[in-house]
Amino acid sequence: MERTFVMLKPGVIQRRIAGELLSRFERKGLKITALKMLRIDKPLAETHYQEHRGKDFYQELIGYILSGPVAALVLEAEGAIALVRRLTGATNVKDALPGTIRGDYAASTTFNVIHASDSPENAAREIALFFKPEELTPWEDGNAQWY
Ligand code: FUP
Repeated sequence: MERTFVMLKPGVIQRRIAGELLSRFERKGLKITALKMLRIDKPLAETHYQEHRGKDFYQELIGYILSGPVAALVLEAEGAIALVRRLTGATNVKDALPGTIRGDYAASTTFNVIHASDSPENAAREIALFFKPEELTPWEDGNAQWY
């Protein structure tokens, strides 16, 4: 089993579509292992997006992520990182296909609706940034055979 980190960005909460996005992950068979609402502070935003510091979209990205509450979650499945990235869709909304979350819900790259970890290293880093170990709640999946 692999874990990945997902963040539903402020626009998702504002637009009341958090449930729709969570539902996509649940229907696919991913296990929700952690879930919480939080308001990100500047140090956390800057650490999370450290690889983009100095790029032309950086200030706008940080401003967006600080603009309201987000929902943070940890999802679990075999190959969860690649699977969630496929469900999320391409970073550039022009490339995000219909049927993916970004393809269906985002019209702007900077103000796209979701973050999902892109590697095992980043998944581990991001889960640890957003969650204390005791905030993760693993559970036995009685329906595992169906997924
Ligand atoms: P992703 O992992 O798909 O979220 O993509 P990146 O880590 O490359 O980008 C993080 C965020 O920066 C994106 F969600 C939106 C923003 N971004 C831009 O605004 N313009 C770009 O050209 C690339 C990323």
